[in-house]
Amino acid sequence: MSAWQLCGVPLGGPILNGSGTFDAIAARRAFGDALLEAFPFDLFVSKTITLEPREGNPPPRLWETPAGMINSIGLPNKGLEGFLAHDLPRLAELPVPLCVSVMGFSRAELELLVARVAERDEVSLLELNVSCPNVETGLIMGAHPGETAAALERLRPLCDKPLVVKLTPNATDPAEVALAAEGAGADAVSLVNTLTGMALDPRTRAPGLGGRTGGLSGPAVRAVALAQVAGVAARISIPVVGMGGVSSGPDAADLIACGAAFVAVGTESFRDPAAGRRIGEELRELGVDAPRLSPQTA
Ligand code: RRO
Repeated sequence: MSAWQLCGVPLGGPILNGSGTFDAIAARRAFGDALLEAFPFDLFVSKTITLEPREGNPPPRLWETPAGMINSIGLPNKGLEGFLAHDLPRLAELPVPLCVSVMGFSRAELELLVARVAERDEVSLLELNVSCPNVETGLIMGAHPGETAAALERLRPLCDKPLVVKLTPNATDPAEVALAAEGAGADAVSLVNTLTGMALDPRTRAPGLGGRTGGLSGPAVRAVALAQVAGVAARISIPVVGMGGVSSGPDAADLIACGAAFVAVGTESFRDPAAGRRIGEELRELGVDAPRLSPQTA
């Protein structure tokens, strides 16, 4: 039995990737089977998928900023059917359990996504990315405790696999949203998603990103992540996956000290695709290797 378990799913260690920050299918093309022999993460989280295929935002989609990066990717993906047919079989070849991240623009869309993804044996957990507007209410699902709870209450009966709610930092009180998620049946939360930001093109003083605004990540957000992880972990009893600007073992240890049971690496993987593995090793060297069992299995 593995020492590390996220909601009952045994893992080889505590390091995940942040959704959308590591393209495992492209990495396999680039590195071949060497990727599988030294896979950088203990659990792989897919890029968020939607019901319908999406092109994503116009370029530029990435902007370097002091100590960070702003992305305005806009959820390009093959849609549910394309993902199930083409990407899922390849992701199932990875040597670690798989978490599929989904986003719906209405509760009905989310229901369909969760039901279809959860029935696949290749999938161990589901992540609900709630950083999007509910087109029926106009509210960002993850910015309002009531919206988050209403979505989860409809999803919970459809899925017997663990549901991880990816919290947005762009909420008045993420801990209230986390509490609502826990009350409505979430098995874990992960945070932080990116902080809304903007970069101006110095030549034109117009927004540099094709999508105008984007999500700030990297070391620039680490202090925010520490505060939010500590605030959320103090209020809930389900496991917290912490992320935000982690680029070293000590950064990961800080998030764990703030209450995270697991740590995700995001922006650092753009600079160094093997960062997850290095950070896991640095964490072990720091002695942070005690098993942290989720309450359901402890
Ligand atoms: O695709 C994106 O632009 C994106 C998503 Br879905 C997200 O959850 N967070 C982010 O920074 N970018």
